[in-house]
Amino acid sequence: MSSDTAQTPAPPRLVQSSREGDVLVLTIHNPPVNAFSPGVPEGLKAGLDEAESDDSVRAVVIIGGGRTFIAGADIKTFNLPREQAPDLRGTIAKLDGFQKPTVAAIHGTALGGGFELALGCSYRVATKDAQVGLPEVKLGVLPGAGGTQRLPRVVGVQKALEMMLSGNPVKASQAKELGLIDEIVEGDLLQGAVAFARRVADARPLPRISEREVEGASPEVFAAAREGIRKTHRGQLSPGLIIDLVELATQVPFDEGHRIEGEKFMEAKDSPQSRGLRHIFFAEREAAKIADVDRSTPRREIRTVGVIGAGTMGGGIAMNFLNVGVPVTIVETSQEALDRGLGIIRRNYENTAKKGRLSLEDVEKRMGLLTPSLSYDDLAGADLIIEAVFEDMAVKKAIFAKLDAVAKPGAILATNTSTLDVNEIAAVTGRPGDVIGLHFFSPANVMRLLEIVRADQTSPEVLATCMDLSKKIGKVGVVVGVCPGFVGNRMLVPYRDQANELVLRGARPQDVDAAMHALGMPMGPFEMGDMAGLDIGYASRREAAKKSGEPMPDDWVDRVVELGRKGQKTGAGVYDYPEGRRPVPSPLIEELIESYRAEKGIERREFTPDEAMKRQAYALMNEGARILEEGIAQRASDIDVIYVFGYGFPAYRGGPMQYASEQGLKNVVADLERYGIEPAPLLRRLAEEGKTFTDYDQGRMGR
Ligand code: 3H9
Repeated sequence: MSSDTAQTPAPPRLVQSSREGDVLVLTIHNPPVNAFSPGVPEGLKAGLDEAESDDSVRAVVIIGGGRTFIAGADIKTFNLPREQAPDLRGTIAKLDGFQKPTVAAIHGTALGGGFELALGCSYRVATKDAQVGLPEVKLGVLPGAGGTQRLPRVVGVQKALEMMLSGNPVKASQAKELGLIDEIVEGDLLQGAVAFARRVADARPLPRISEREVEGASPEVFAAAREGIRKTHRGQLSPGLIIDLVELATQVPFDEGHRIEGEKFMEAKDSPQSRGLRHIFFAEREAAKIADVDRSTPRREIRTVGVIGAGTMGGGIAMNFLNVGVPVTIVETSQEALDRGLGIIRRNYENTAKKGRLSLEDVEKRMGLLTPSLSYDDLAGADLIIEAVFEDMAVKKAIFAKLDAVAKPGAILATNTSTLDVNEIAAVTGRPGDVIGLHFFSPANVMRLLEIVRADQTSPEVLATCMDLSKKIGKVGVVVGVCPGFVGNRMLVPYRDQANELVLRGARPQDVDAAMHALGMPMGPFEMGDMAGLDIGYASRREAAKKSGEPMPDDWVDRVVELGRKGQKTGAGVYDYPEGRRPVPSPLIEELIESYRAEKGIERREFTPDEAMKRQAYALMNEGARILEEGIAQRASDIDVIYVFGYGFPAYRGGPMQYASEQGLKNVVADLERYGIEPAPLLRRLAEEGKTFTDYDQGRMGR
């Protein structure tokens, strides 16, 4: 053998075939999650051919090597031309027509195409901690390998719709009750599956889900499902297709339903919505990787946490740790503030218990992990201390100086500031390497985003520990650099300016908000302002003006605040709130805007909803491009993750950067120029090169 051939790596064998006596075992080895990548169908089909032609094989077991069964189609192959895509449907068709019993042996998760493959087998067995489900809707597609036709044939229409529209998996025990799993295996899965296969080796006719009838069809069930998705999946394509296909399963033979399912899958897969959701799926996982922090960086152990401030933010932050069993000491300046804070935390837990999502025993367990204190000395043993007091640099500096004195060596000192300079805060300590920003979003026990603010001297160890911790407490951590507002809040500034500008030039606030609803945002900029309190922005602009010595720039929204209309909390802001939180356009504000325009000599013009939407969405993205170029965000996709998980940007648009890429950056630049907005230099460059933000990310990551 020449040295050349010796060095050529053998093509990986993704499916291994082995014998357990009269049972042929096909093991899929495609780490990390055994996705259905090219090579897997070929391996499975070859294994089935082997079983078919060998009379000594009485049954086949299909099992996943490593940590899981098959987690679905390989999402990375969705961009491949149709003819190169792995043939999952053909593999399942072969299983469905197979003349010897086939048994799927499930551990970990059987998801999407993985579960569809299992449903194509004659039988399914699983470990007791396994989970099965069809999460395709979360990727903007539908189960495209028989799932929409087979699942209702097992669990009935109602349950099938529930599973496929939520995308949530069910545990093995529930799957057994539903008839999706034939047996739960105690002990070794492979041995259990082989024993099961032997028991059913002579069963004839073989059970085939495709031959069953669909139960539970009624026009009301479908009507209710269609009504339901208008709220849960507003503006999305694939949930409606899923309902149509389940209805079809009740009307036409399996083969016909299966054929149409294949076509609809392609339609959904090629939609911008699915591209957006797939983008976010990978972006979320990518965000956990910190470019210059090695995976092997040592982590610090976080066994106890201290929180300073028992207000809304501090309380919410503390709950994150209590929820995962980490004891928290919470410090306040007065007994009254402490009692109030603890009372709110308890009430939050009790409300969750009332909804049946937490037992009363768990409420007590969590409260039992919380130690109230009036003294910083009680933070001496904490591994992580998070300051969550109001935004005042002098106060924060004083706190960090105190922490420097009491915290044990190696403790991580974090600030929850949403806008202040973390370097300046770190500088008052003798251990700036241990100082970091952990910017939680309100309500901190609910919102998934955590901006992890890396100051100049934050150590890699501290960063890596906080990134791991974010996952432990169920957050999506994104590393950002120091600048006013970091990534998320900084991008809001030009966004709000654009919204104000639209109104100034002629749009009504409700039209500006409606444009963002059409994009899929739950709230428009004025609704958001009213909810957060208009006085907050007003105060910070006044503060900035005072510092710079310049007069505060004139703005019509500030005049709203000066009327005492600070938003929902005062019952009026840009909108009136006659009944709770529902905004109602205000004639008074319309007059205010009209007279402001007259005062400034501005002539009113019309804006189409499309222009109003693009002006605002592009204002976000344009600032994002600046942030990216400055290195404040590691990747464009990180910015998308921040906006999807922290600001309600619709995941099916992929975030503001992906949304712009999807429009074509050349078109975006042309639009911005038409609107009189200066495109960010990076945006202009990418547009000239015919690239997208994903190209930019891939170029920087050297992929
Ligand atoms: C489908 O099946 C369509 C069919 O109906 C029809 C076809 C015709 N593909 O999440 P993790 C990667 S649609 C490619 O950190 P965990 C992931 O990017 C599919 N890659 O681990 C990450 O890579 P990296 C339906 C995938 O333990 C690594 O694996 N299926 C896929 O926290 C580890 O992932 C789904 O939607 C994939 N399918 O969670 C399941 N899945 O290390 C999607 C994962 O480079 N997957 N990767 O960053 C999941 O929900 C979770 O990954 C899982 C594991 C629960 C499996």
